[in-house]
Amino acid sequence: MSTTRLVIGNKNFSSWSMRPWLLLKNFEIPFDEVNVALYQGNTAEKLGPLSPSLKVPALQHRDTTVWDSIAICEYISEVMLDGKGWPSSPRKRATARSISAEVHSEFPNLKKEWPMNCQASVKLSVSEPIANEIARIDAIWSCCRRKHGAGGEYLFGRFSIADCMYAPMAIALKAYGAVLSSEAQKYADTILANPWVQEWVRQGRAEQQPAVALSSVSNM
Ligand SMILES: N[C@@H](CCC(=O)N[C@@H](CS)C(=O)NCC(=O)O)C(=O)O
Repeated sequence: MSTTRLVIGNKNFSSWSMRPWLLLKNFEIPFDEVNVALYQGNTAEKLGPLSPSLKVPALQHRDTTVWDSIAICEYISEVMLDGKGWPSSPRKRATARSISAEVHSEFPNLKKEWPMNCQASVKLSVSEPIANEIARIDAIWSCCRRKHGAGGEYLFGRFSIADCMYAPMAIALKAYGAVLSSEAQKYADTILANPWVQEWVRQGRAEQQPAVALSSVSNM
């Protein structure tokens, strides 16, 4: 048994679970995966001993429990990666942290109306609020690639926590037919081709739909 356990939800739609999972996988950190089916009658009971917030993801490492995706990514970077989860330059790191925090606090319309669903493939109409949020993501991806992307194909060159934060959004934007600038589309193609993103999507597609309408699950 590994000293590291990541508690996650359904791969089909638990975008917050996907983020630290991608970080651990891309940096080849061994861990045990604990899968808890969300939105079931017994979900809270199962999560009780595993996650103080009764949400996923949660990380257990030796005698430490960390919850909330960004806190987990920070912990992994600090304790297991000697800080390499973030770019090494302070300027790039500041931007990487800002755009990662933005995923947490912003994009309410995309989170509600265009949630990650690995099994979805349908062209959705684009309301003005959705268009504005897609434009913001497009600007973030394009700007990071142009200003900070030297030395690799990810947002800050080599793979970082910022890529983990945006991967579920790339899946959703593709599933629902968003049109991006060529620069942003190039980055979307890169993150979607990441072998661990592909593996997560493959497993998400293979899952049974839970007994709740996915339209009621707004998360991204
Ligand atoms: N801010 C949290 C969000 C966690 C979250 O909302 N997780 C969802 C699944 S993606 C969840 O556990 N939902 C169960 C519930 O709300 O009962 C994070 O970043 O980890």
